[in-house]
Amino acid sequence: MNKSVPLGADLSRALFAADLVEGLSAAPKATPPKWFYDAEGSRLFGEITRLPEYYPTRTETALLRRIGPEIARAVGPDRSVVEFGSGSADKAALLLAALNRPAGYVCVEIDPGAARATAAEVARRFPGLPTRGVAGDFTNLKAQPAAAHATHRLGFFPGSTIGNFDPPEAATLLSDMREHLGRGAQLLLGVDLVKDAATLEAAYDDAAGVTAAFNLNLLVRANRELGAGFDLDAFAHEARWNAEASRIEMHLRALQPTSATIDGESFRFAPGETIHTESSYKYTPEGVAALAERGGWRTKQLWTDPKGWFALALLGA
Ligand code: AVJ
Repeated sequence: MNKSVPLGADLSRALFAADLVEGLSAAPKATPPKWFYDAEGSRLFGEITRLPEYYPTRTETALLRRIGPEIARAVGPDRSVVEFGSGSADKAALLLAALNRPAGYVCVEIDPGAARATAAEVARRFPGLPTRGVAGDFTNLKAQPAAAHATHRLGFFPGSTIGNFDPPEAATLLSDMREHLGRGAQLLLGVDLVKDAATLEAAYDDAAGVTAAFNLNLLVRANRELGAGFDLDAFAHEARWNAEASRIEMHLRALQPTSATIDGESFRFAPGETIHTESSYKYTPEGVAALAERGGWRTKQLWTDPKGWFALALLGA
C-alpha cells in the first residue's frame, strides 16, 4: 500500500515565485531554504550527506543505530511514524527496524519525487507496512490532512532540519507538529549541536564544492522555472559561523553589479551584496530542551554521540 498526494506544479511554481519576490525585496535580501530542494537540489543534498566534512548525517545515523533499542522501549509498540522532510529512506528504515510492531509510515516532503521515492523505498524494505508519501510543505501543516483516527503517533524530524528555522519559528513549527500528530503523540527530533567554528564552517563549505553547487542551484532553479535570468558567474557561495546567533549562515555574494527579474519585478545586486539563503542553527542540549518546551513538548530523553556533536531528543506531552 503506497500512495502519493501531489502538490500542483502550477501552485508550487507560484509559491516559489512569490517567496523569491518577497525575499529579494527585503533588506537584507534573504530566501527560504525550502526552495533548494528540487530534484537536482535533493540530489546535491544527498551528495553533501556523504562528504567527509559534512558530519551531521553520519553522526546522527550512527547514534540512531546505537540507541534504537532504547528509543523502541521509550516509545512503545504499535506506533505509526510520520516523518517531516525525509531526504532519504535510510533513517526511517533504521527507526522502523528498531520499533516494536510499527503500524505505518507517512512522509511529508516538499519535493514530490522524493516523497514518492522515500515512501516506495520504505514499502519495499518493510513489506506489509502501510506507507504513504505526501508531497507537501511541513511548515504549513494546517493544509495537510491529519491521518484519520490514528492516535499515539511518533513524529520523526531528523537531520537538524529544525535548525533552518529562526528559534521563534522553530517553536511554532514544533507546536504545529504536536497538533498535527494528535493525542498521545511523541516526536523524535534530531538537532545539530554547537561545536568549534572550523568544523562547522568546513561542513558548509566543502573542498569539493558540492555545497557551493547546492547553494547556487537555487539560482539555476529560478532561471529554469521562473526565467529569472540570474548570471550564475556573478555569485559566489559563502558560509559563515555567526556565534552571537549560534547559526551557520549560507549566502550567495554578488561579485559584480548584476540583476534578475521575477514576475516582471527587477532586482539589482550591488557588488558585495548577499542573498542570505539559509541559516542552520546549532543548539546546546539545554537549548534543545528549552526549544521543545516553547513548542509545548516535554523532553523525555536526550541522547548524544560520544563527541557531543549531535542530539536526538524524544519529546512527549
Ligand atoms: C537539511 C537543513 C539539515 O542545514 O545542515 C546542508 C541543509 N545546507 N548543507 C543543514 C544543508 C548546506 C541541512 N539541513
